[in-house]
Amino acid sequence: NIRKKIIAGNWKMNKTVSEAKAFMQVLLKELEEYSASDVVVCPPFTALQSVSDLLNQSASQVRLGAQNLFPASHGAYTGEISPWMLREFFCHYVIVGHSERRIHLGETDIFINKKVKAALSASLHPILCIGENFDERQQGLWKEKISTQLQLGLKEVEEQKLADCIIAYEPIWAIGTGKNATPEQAQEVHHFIREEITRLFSFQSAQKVRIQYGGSVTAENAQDLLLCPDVDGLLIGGASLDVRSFCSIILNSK
Ligand code: G2H
Repeated sequence: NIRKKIIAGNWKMNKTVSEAKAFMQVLLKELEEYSASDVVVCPPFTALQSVSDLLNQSASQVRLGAQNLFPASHGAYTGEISPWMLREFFCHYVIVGHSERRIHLGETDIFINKKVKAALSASLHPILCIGENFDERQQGLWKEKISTQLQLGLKEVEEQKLADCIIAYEPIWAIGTGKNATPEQAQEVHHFIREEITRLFSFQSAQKVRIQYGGSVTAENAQDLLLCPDVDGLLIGGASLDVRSFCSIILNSK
């Protein structure tokens, strides 16, 4: 397999600075010599500085990610954070288009596409989240939904930058519900995503893109999901908040 697995923790709106530091001290000790998979932590903006400082002092290969950005370099965008501000904290990754932002903040595919391109132009790796909701799955409409989100989300992305993008398949019905997709369901969708990327770009480029699964991943179900040939990693919410469970998922991953 040419794709190195990538396991990311999405803390969402959790952890104070002191909680973040305590978590990172344990994580960095546990993962001091670990390099089998890429590991990313995505704290809230308020903890980026302190997590970044700890990462810079450590020999570990854990990378920093942000949970959002605004697609402009600077300007009158009250409350927003630019790609270059994330680079100041040595962020390597940024989550884009998470369903919680699509739902609670009204983010559209067109806006999300601007964020993907803004991230790439600042040399950040966007983690583009896509996925169908419960009704769409029930009605057999997941392919249409995913196809549209991919096509619009990756619009005008240069093929040579595609491998810098990570796709996260996060079925909305599985997010924070304790009801994860089965490995069979995840593999079916991930395979479809790779086919769609082949159609939009090329077979070779599609083979290089890493596709993460997200939605109620736990230490119990993580390994079976990771065994699927098109599941190249995990985007973990709830189970990434506890350093022991996050570490056990990483250390047990093959
Ligand atoms: C999906 C996931 C992380 P959880 O949002 O992005 O969260 O693992 O809590 O379902």
